[in-house]
Amino acid sequence: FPEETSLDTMLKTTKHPCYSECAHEYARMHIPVAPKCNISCNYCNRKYDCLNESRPGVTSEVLTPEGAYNKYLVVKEKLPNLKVIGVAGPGDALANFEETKKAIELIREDDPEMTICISTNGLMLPEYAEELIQLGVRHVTITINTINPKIGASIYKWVYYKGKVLVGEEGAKILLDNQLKGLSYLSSKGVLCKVNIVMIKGLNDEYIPEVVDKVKECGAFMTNIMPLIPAEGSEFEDMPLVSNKELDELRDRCSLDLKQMYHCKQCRADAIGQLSQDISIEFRDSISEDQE
Ligand code: CLF
Ligand code: SF4
Repeated sequence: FPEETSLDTMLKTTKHPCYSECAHEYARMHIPVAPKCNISCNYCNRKYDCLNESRPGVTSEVLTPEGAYNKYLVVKEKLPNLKVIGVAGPGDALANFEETKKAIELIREDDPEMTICISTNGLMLPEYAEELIQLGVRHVTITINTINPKIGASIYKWVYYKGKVLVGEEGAKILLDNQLKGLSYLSSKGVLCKVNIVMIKGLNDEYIPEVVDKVKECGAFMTNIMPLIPAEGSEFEDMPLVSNKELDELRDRCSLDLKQMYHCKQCRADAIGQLSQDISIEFRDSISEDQE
């Protein structure tokens, strides 16, 4: 753990099923309050959830903060092992900051002990990192696929930042700078940052060890190298698949430098339950429409 991490955060981490493999008996609930996104990844198909966390092929419902809170009350009642509430899309948690913030406030008011986790592409982290800390967030996932703007220009079609659409290396550079800035800041304040890296064969795969080195230097707690799942209708639809063997070999190599995640399930933005068994379907329509 980084020096600045509090004892309370360390204890919570031992019950966070993504951060600690042995915490598999605990449940997490994603609240889908963040539909918009502020960048365009070439592997994304907007019909699906944010592919920085999820697999394609499924689309989540979107809830208002109040709707998400009401659903949380229902889920909490049924799942005594619920330990983590995460905002993981279906777009970007920070591109919908007001909604994300409101939902977190409501849940923390009900249960100040609940672990709150968010996942983001990192573009808006310099803006919101401090506020996230004030909100009690101590677990943040940032997707950092490259540290090289040239490669970034092939992964990101555009970046929408402070009222401007930026393309090519210019857009990628702002995104990558903000990701690392946000990561360094959060880590220096004791927040446990997990970095997701989408492994894209022939594009960033060879350079992933460099990314791991760099994010380690910036204070990352662990990395989660995930295979690209080419989403139908996305720019990367025809990209080659990564085999489990290739994926695990890369993870093993990087594990010499930094803790690696091997058990990611590439969950949907409204996943509920233990990582091994998403039971979100049981809670679909668990709140009446006027509460959404
Ligand atoms: Fe959700 Fe992500 Fe928090 Fe976990 S998921 S926001 S860190 S509570 Fe976990 Fe799912 Fe993999 Fe994400 S298994 S996709 S790593
Ligand atoms: Fe899609 Fe997520 Fe990338 Fe946004 S950050 S474009 S939602 S994959």
